[in-house]
Amino acid sequence: MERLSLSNCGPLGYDPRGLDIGIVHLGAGAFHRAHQADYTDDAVRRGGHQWGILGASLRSPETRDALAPQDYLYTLAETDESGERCRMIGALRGILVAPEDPQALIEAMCRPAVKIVSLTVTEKGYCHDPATGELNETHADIVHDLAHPYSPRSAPGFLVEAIRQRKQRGLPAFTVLCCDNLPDNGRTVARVVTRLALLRAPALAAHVMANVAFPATMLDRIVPATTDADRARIAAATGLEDRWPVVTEVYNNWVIEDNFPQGRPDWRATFVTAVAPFELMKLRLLNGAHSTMSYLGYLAGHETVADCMQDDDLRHLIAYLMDVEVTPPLAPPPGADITAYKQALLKRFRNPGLRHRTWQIAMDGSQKLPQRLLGTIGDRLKTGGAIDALALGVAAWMRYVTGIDERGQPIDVRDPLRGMLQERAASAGLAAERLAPALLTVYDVFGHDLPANPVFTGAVTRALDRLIRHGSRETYRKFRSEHP
Ligand code: CS2
Repeated sequence: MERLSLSNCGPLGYDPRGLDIGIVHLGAGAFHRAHQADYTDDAVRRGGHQWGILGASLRSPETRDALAPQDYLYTLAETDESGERCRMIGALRGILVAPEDPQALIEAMCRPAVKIVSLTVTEKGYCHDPATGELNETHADIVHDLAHPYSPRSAPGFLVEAIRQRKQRGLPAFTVLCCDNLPDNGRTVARVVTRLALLRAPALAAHVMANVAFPATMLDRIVPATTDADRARIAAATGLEDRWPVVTEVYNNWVIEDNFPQGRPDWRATFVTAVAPFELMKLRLLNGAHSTMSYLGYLAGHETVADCMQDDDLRHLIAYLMDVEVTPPLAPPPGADITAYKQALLKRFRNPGLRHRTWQIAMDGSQKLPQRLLGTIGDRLKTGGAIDALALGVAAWMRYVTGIDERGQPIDVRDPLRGMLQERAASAGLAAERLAPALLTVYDVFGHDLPANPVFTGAVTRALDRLIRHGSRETYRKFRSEHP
C-alpha cells in the first residue's frame, strides 16, 4: 500500500507547501492534531495561509519519525454512532524534536512571522504544583533550565528563553496559548512563566508581564491514543498507509479569550471575554467524570470508557456525581444549557467508535485531581453539600495508586509523583485508616485546607475502606442502592 504523501493525499483546498509558519506548537501529540490543528486547517483552507503550524516534541522523536516520511500529513478520523469519516490535515508543516537540538526550536520560536506559541504538554508539562498553581522551583527540569537557560528542557524554559531572545532581537512577543486542562490555564501559565523569568532576571519578568498575552482557553474533544487497529482500519478506508492517524469524536468545541495582540487565525471557535465559567463546567463535568470512572472502572476490570458506560451501576454513579454533586456549585456560562451538556456527555462517553482506555485517563492523577474533583469538593464543603460520589472518586485514585489491583496484580501507574505515592502506600499498607491519611497529606495534590477538614477526610476514609474491603464493583453497586 502507498504511503500517504503530498502527491496522493487528494485536494486539501490549499497547497501546504505554500503556507508560512505563524504558529509554533509545543507538544504535537494526538490531542493537538485532532483539535487545534483541525481548527487551524479549516482557517487555512479559508485563506489564512500565514498560519501554518510547526510542531515540536519536547521528549521523543516518535511522532516526527512517523509523519516526516508522509510530508507531515495525517488522517483525522471522526466517529459517532453513524460511523467514521476520514479527512486529511495539512496545516502541520513540520515537527522539531527539542532534545535533539534545543537551539533549533528556540530559533523557530524567534522567527518574525511566528505570532503564537501554543502548547499541549499535559498538566505535568508546566512544572507547577497542582494544588497551588505555582512554579515548582525544585522540579528537576526547572533546576536544569536555570542552570542551562540557553538549552532548556521544559516548556516554561523554552518559552522564557524564546521570549528573551525575541526581546533582544527587537521582535514583538508571541502570544502564549495554553491548550491544556489546567484550571485558569492562561493565568496559570502566565504565573509559571513570569516566575521562571524572574528567577533569571527581574527585567525579563517585567517584560513578560508587560508584553506577553496568555489568553485562557477551554478545549473539549475526546481523543484516545491511536492503536494499530485504528491504523489498519483507516488504511483500509483511505487506501493509503498512514503511520499516525488520529481518531476522535465528531463533537468539537473550543472557547478562547480573544486576546491576541499579534493576530490569530480565523478559527471557527467561540471567542469570549471570560473563559472561566466554560472551563469550570467542562473540567468538573467531563474531566471529573472521566477520572472518577477511570479509577473505579479500571479497578472493576473495565478497559474503556464505553465499557464503563455499559455498566449500569457505574453509569448511575457518574450521572449522580454530575447532577447531584458537581452541578449545584457551578455558575453556568451565559447561554449554556447544563442539562443538555450532561446528556451529551453521557452519549459521548458511550461512543462505541472510541476505545478510550481507563488506564490512559488514570495517568497523572496527582496533576488532575485538584481541578477535576477537589475544586468541587471545596465548594460543596462551604455550603454543607454532600460529597459522597466525589469522595469515592478520590478514594478510587488512592486505591489505584497503591499499584496493586483487586486480584493482586501490578498496575502500571504513570504519574510524576508515583515513587512518593507508592512509598507512602506501601508503608501504610492496605488499610483505609492508615492509607487515607498517608495520601491526604501529599501537599502537592491536596494543599492545606482539605486535609484539615474532618468531613472531607472522613468521607474519603470511609469510601476507601469500602473499596478495600468490598472491591470497586460492589462499592459502586452499593452506592446506587444508597443513592437512588
Ligand atoms: C481525559 C481528557 O485523558 C484524560 O484525562 O479526561 O484528555 C479528555 O478526554 C479531554 O480533556 C476532552 O477534551
